[in-house]
Amino acid sequence: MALSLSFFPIFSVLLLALSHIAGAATVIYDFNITWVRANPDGQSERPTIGINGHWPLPVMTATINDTVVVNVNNQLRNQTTTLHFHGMFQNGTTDMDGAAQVSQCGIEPGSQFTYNFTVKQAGTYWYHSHSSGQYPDGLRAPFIVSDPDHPYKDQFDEELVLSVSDWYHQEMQVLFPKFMSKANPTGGEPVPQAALFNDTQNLTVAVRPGKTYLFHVANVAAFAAQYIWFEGHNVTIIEVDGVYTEKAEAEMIYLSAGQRCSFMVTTKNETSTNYAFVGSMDTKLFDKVPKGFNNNVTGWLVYGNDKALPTPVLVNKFNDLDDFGLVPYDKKPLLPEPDQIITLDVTMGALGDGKPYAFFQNITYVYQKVPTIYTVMTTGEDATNPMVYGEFSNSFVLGHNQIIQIVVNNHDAGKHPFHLHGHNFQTVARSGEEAGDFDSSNSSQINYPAIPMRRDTVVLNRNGYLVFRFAADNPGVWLFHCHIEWHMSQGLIATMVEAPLEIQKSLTIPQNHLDACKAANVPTAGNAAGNTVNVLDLTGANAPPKPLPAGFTARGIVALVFSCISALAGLAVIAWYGSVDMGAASKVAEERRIAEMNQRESRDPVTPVTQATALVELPERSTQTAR
Ligand SMILES: *[C@@H]1O[C@H](CO)[C@@H](O)[C@H](O)[C@H]1NC(C)=O
Ligand SMILES: *[C@@H]1O[C@H](CO)[C@@H](O)[C@H](O)[C@H]1NC(C)=O
Ligand SMILES: *[C@@H]1O[C@H](CO)[C@@H](O)[C@H](O)[C@H]1NC(C)=O
Ligand SMILES: *[C@@H]1O[C@H](CO)[C@@H](O)[C@H](O)[C@H]1NC(C)=O
Ligand SMILES: *[C@@H]1O[C@H](CO)[C@@H](O)[C@H](O)[C@H]1NC(C)=O
Ligand SMILES: *[C@@H]1O[C@H](CO)[C@@H](O)[C@H](O)[C@H]1NC(C)=O
Ligand SMILES: *[C@@H]1O[C@H](CO)[C@@H](O)[C@H](O)[C@H]1NC(C)=O
Ligand SMILES: *[C@@H]1O[C@H](CO)[C@@H](O)[C@H](O)[C@H]1NC(C)=O
Ligand SMILES: *[C@@H]1O[C@H](CO)[C@@H](O)[C@H](O)[C@H]1NC(C)=O
Ligand SMILES: *[C@@H]1O[C@H](CO)[C@@H](O)[C@H](O)[C@H]1NC(C)=O
Ligand SMILES: *[C@@H]1O[C@H](CO)[C@@H](O)[C@H](O)[C@H]1NC(C)=O
Ligand SMILES: *[C@@H]1O[C@H](CO)[C@@H](O)[C@H](O)[C@H]1NC(C)=O
Ligand SMILES: [Cu+2]
Repeated sequence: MALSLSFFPIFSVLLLALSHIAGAATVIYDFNITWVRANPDGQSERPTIGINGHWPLPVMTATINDTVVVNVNNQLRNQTTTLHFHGMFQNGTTDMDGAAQVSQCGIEPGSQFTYNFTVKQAGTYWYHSHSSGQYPDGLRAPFIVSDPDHPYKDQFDEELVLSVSDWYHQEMQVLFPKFMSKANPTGGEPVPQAALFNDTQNLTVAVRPGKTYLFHVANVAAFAAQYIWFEGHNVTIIEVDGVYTEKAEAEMIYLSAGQRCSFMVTTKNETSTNYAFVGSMDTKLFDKVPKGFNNNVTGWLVYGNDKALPTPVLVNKFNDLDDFGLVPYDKKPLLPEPDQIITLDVTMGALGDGKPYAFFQNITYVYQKVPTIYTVMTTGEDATNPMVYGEFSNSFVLGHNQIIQIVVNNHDAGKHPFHLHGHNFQTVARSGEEAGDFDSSNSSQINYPAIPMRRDTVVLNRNGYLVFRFAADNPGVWLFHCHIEWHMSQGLIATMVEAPLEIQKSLTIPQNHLDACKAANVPTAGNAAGNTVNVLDLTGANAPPKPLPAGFTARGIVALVFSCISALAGLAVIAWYGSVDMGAASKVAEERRIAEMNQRESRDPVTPVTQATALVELPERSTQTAR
């Protein structure tokens, strides 16, 4: 049975069923973005970003080939916003991709902005803010596209949507300055307070015996991946990130932030027992697990209301299915040898301001003065020169219809879920942990799969590698980034400028988008620095802080900051998430101490932990940083 809108509680303001042209409809959403208060884990109510005064947010739905129009009215009053439709290729509509300062200007409070795109893909997607680390405050929810030609439509009886997420008790604007701080030079991420199923806990799902349910599951988290399993029931995976797969039975799945999956669950014939299902946040992602922390969330398949809701059994081994072995239903073969290879080595480390950054090829991403798409549109033939987008946009220009291979080598001891906008990719190689770098010079080292797994978000293992292939058949400006919101804020982003001259030929920027830029006072012409006369002159382009002096290390700062904070504040141990707000006087004192660090460093050399000294010297320190 195919998904129909009637499965979803129709959100009060969703206007539907408009012009039917050749079977395809226009689905219109009017979204006022508003502050509400919410308490999804029952522990702490907090300001949360809602839509039309409600949170949880509506699940967006459409049918393949529909046109989706989303009228966004930013009524937050104190934050800009955007919406990104994660996994949508936006083929021909790269200006609807929603990445702030890349494909549009941020929508200022009081401004209106219209997204308008055609949906040509079915499956499980989600939508979220793509502006200033904002979505963990609540602006994220599933987006399901149904397909009358679903290959397994005769094999399930009903469809259900289930989001999984992590949850913080504090707003990003509180957490972020503590994270991006001299007191946290190694970049320890805030640990969420709770895991959620469908933006709540203890979710009950009424099921009937002897039926098959298709679950559309989206991990809309800021940070945490989760293991997910249904006690007493295996799941049969049939789709990942909008790509139908051959059926794959699994006891458990692993879903990183940004990933989606749909699987079938067949219920028992007898109704004597209810069964727990569990989401368990991967604690390996956390530097430090707080005492008494509950990393799990439970829900129940309820066969009978009169039956008990059993406590889940603790498992000590996670038997999750390795997604690398999944086979796309369309059996699309391995793409040919690449025309262009892009190598991105991932490192983390502090810059000269003592704050923690993340790097691809020693470059930490910094938003530019002119959104990248507008630079494409206004630099003529020079749009094929990556320089015009600014060094710290980390731009790569892709030739139209070329085969692109992206090699990501992890020089960091954490897992990272990498996501590419505008495409899904063939995952042609993925190492385990501690495998070292991929050797691009020796293609015979790998037996590439004949039919590689495809999805749009893939997990890179610690100190391992990932190799992706895709065809550059979708002209547009597409970000490639880690989907851990903390790492994205630290600059773990590259920009793929795909076939810029084709974009110039086919794209017209709607007046409504230009108006949003005007309201935000953001220029819409010229190179990254806003220079419209000499687009190869990048003077004034945004840049990160200068690197640390050579030989200086993040651990050195930790030692120093800790000793100076404890001296000033009289504290022996400070975990950053518990750190107190220092008074203005101690801040000044701390600034002075930090300024003296170089000197101290030469007196007290410490062992290097993270490489952080690699950026080219900049003529002068810019006031603009990645955030
Ligand atoms: C879910 O149940 C657990 C255990 O009874 C409880 O601690 C928790 O507060 C509940 N969560 C919500 C949101 O009610
Ligand atoms: C959005 O806000 C405007 C202005 O307050 C209001 O007129 C409109 O009804 C709201 N729309 C929805 C869908 O709530
Ligand atoms: C969607 O449109 C494509 C052509 O663009 C067509 O081949 C396909 O059958 C359509 N699908 C549905 C369900 O209408
Ligand atoms: C914006 O408004 C919300 C809701 O009132 C509030 O919680 C938040 O602190 C305000 N400031 C910023 C910068 O978001
Ligand atoms: C959406 O785009 C289509 C195709 O460009 C256009 O015909 C339609 O008028 C647009 N709708 C809105 C509401 O902007
Ligand atoms: C999860 O929440 C969405 C949105 O409210 C709802 O449509 C869906 O049915 C819920 N899923 C389950 C399994 O209850
Ligand atoms: C689930 O699948 C595993 C093998 O993948 C199998 O050993 C097990 O018996 C299955 N469990 C159920 C309840 O079908
Ligand atoms: C449930 O009953 C159906 C029909 O009698 C049968 O085909 C199926 O195998 C049974 N399922 C289980 C899990 O026993
Ligand atoms: C969460 O669940 C996992 C898997 O069952 C278990 O190993 C872990 O101990 C649980 N955590 C807590 C805090 O109960
Ligand atoms: C390439 O890799 C293969 C397989 O690991 C190995 O046998 C071969 O010696 C390598 N060739 C070179 C030139 O490194
Ligand atoms: C985008 O559309 C073009 C032209 O229809 C098509 O050739 C290409 O495969 C599409 N690319 C993607 C990623 O959908
Ligand atoms: C990054 O910096 C390190 C240390 O200076 C250097 O060894 C490495 O070659 C640099 N990598 C790139 C891609 O520039
Ligand atoms: Cu990451």
